[in-house]
Amino acid sequence: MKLYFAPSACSLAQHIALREAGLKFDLEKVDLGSKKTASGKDFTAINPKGYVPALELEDGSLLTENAAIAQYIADKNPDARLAPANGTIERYRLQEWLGYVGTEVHKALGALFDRSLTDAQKAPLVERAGKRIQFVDDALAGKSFLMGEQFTVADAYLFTCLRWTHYFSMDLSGYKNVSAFMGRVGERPAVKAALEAEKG
Ligand SMILES: N[C@@H](CCC(=O)N[C@@H](CS)C(=O)NCC(=O)O)C(=O)O
Repeated sequence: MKLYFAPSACSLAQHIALREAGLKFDLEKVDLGSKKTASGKDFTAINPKGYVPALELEDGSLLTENAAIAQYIADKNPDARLAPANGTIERYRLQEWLGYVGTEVHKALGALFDRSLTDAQKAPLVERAGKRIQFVDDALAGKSFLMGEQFTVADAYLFTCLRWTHYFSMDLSGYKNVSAFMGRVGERPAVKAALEAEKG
């Protein structure tokens, strides 16, 4: 398998998931500006969507979209317990979180990377992102991770998106449960290894 990634982008979530799952994989960095891969290939010829993450599977086919890749990785090694078993209500709860992180947290924070926005235009987006984070903070009360005490691929995705807040000087310290979650996830060996590997 090969993960196409950009440093600290949402692909970090799937990079973490691959390491948490203990799977063998290669990494190839993508320059999202030029759409060139590290080996000089045209990324849009590999993934016409033009964005990361994209996971090249063993048969050479390509899987895209965070929610799909996350579950594919989790199902490759059920012993790592990165997702509840298919068909259970807990699996739908995981999908509920993947949906929330993808369409609410990722999109709310991702919009702030738009350099054409003025501070005045950003203000309502920051406010909206704050509401999405508040919901997560409430949901994390009394729990270590989104699904309870078991780390899942949804946590890897949430951690990845919430890391972006420091680019926008958004202070997470007021969100006590979220702050504790960020510290807890950031200490995981697989997370540290993924962050280190993306620096290179
Ligand atoms: N719908 C996609 C969105 C992925 C996405 O937003 N990727 C960003 C990085 S976090 C990207 O590659 N943006 C570059 C671009 O759209 O040109 C998913 O959920 O996987």
